[in-house]
Amino acid sequence: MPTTRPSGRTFPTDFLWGSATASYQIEGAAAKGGRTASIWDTFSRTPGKVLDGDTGDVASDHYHHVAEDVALMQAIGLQAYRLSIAWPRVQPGGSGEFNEEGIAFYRDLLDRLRAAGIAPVVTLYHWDLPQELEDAGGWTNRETAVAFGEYARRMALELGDRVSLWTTLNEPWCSAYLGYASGVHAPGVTDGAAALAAVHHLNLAHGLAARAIREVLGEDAPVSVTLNLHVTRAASDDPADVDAKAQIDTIANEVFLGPMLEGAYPERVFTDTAAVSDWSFVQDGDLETIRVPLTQLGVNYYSTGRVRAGVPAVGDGGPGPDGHKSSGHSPWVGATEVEFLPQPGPHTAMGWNIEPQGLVDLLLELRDRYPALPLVITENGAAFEDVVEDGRVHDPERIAYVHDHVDAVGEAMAAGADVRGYFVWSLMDNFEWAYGYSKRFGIVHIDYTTGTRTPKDSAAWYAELIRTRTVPAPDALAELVVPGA
Ligand code: GBH
Repeated sequence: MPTTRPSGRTFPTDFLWGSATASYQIEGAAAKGGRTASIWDTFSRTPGKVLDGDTGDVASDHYHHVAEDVALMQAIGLQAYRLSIAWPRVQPGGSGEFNEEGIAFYRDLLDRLRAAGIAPVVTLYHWDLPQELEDAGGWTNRETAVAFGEYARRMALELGDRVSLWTTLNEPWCSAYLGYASGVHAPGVTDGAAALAAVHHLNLAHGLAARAIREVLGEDAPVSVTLNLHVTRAASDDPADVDAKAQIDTIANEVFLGPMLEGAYPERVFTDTAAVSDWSFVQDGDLETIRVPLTQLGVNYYSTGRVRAGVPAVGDGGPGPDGHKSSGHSPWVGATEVEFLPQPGPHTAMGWNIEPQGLVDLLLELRDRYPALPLVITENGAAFEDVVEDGRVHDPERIAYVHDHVDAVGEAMAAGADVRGYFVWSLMDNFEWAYGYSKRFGIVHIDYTTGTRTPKDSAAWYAELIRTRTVPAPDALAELVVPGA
């Protein structure tokens, strides 16, 4: 797949270039240092849930490669690194006692990053909920949101001086709808009402955590949330198709943007989901708690969707267990008259369509709606079938994907979108949730047998982008010099 956009666009000197990972996807050491099980440990150990029975027990073994991984980041020239804290590593039961050894792991990692001149962006929740909290109802239980606020408070106290930007949640859409409606993510529940309760309690968790961080670190402490806002196209301008798109926008995007940034749920969500839930879990005062002025809004973007009025194919919109496209349950709660259509190609190895214009459209919409809110691309990247050859990994398709999407970010900025940084997903190959190790998103290749790290061509290309602040030609690869190697 060749590039579709020109090279050569230049970015401002204060634009931040980074890369992202998540704890369960890279750390491994699942039973080390006092860590207890998360919902993903339980889920991945349940036969049939993850392709080939893969688990995060070892993952990319980052826990035992911290020094080497930070050296690789330095070699690439990363200015920022987005990581997540495994809640069950720092607070095994999800409430009560904290675990010093787990906190020390992250303190050491943050110190190494800062010593290397790399700004740490820390996500508090990237899907690894302590199993003990799930046993009490997980995100369907309001108490989980309260516990999350306390966990956030303690992390701010312990690590606050070392973190450049806090992110409360990563993609609450996935936690709520893939976790509790389609069930293709942990905890694997398939109940629309449970998913809507999870939506609200995740919103509440965000508000409580953001407030706790600011109580500890001050009113101007940098706080964000990362959303995977869905860019959905209507198949035609027939009002029924346009309404199908509006339903998806409401259930996927507005249920988070509304409360977090505007102080209310969209009225339409109550009517669209009336057959599923009465939303009685929303209590007085919750909406005041959830709305917090954000320092930045994190945007994860991969692809687009297309809908028309019609009969839904169950399972639309998410990975199914064991490599099947569908779990038989839809994540689109309440959208009973919306049909998802296949998007024209090209596609990545995930089957997701490649459409950089979707990112331009999304950023311009956010610019119009929240002109004073700075944005940051907290994830963008692609899985492809990488070829390892003589110790080198040539991944021209990944280079083309990142090349075109970075240019798209630049186009949106030229049109007035206030974007402050870009984080490529992912720094290294890792556990791709329901797909296990079958899908590789890294700019650094991981040999899962030996733990060997090999920067791919895309890492050398990304290094050239960071060095020049200008989108390089796809074949322009910097020389990577790994400190201490
Ligand atoms: C992110 O999820 C995660 O934050 C990260 O942990 C993960 O590894 C990475 O992306 C890659 O998956 O399913 O065909 O309808 C992204 C999840 C991807 C879910 C796009 C919705 C829509 C395409 N989203 N997907 S489809």
